[in-house]
Amino acid sequence: METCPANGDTSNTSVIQSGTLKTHYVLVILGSSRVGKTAIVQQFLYDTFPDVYKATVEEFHRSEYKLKDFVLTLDILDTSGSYEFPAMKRLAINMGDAFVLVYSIDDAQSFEDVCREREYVQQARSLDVPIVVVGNKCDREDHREVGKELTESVVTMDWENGFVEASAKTKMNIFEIFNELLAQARAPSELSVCLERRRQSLPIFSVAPKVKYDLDLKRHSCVIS
Ligand SMILES: Nc1nc2c(ncn2[C@@H]2O[C@H](COP(=O)(O)OP(=O)(O)OP(=O)(O)O)[C@@H](O)[C@H]2O)c(=O)[nH]1
Ligand SMILES: [Mg+2]
Repeated sequence: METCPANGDTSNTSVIQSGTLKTHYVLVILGSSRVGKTAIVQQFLYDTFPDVYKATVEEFHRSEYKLKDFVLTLDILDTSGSYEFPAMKRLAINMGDAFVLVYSIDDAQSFEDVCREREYVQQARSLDVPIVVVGNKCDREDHREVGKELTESVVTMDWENGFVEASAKTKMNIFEIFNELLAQARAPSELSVCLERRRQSLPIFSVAPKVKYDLDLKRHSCVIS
């Protein structure tokens, strides 16, 4: 088990004392097909990039982090971008604490889909549910169909959601997506230290297992001392 240095942040302790400690976060990844949802998750968790496309039905990834005073469980639900599984998507949205809405910068329609998904998430959950909108495939600048500045201002100023342009292929800003989302979801800052530390020491897990509701997984762990 990896050991993380304490960062001197005492905010967590006060959360524990006030009895409102949240130890389990579910992050749900939404967006249309082929925008790179699975690639983002694979890069974040396993430091791999799937070159060959394989449609996702639904994949569930669980990680556990031993922080200073408790174990924090982080679940990531990678959903299907196709419209064949509406019931699964509804269930995923109802389970989520925070949402990553992915479009591809080379596909204007995929941003329209994000607009719809966002409305749906807000209707199903609440207007202030944590959301980060991700413009993926920014390595494909030559094929860009969605402008960065305008989109960023719509997302951050009008919608008041997080915005990150990223590339699962080059790994650019992949960590930032999850860091921003966890900050919005008010996850303990110790977790961010853990994730950053693990990122710096990757690759630890060279094989990306297909995990389906394996509730006893301790794939990523970290101790804050
Ligand atoms: N150039 C480039 N290609 C990418 C990037 N991310 C994903 N891809 C490619 O885009 C294709 C689709 O990626 P996936 O991650 O499978 O897409 P998805 O959104 O999970 O698709 P569904 O599971 O069908 O919903 C694959 O061929 C990936 O290799 C990226 O950042 N840059
Ligand atoms: Mg997928």
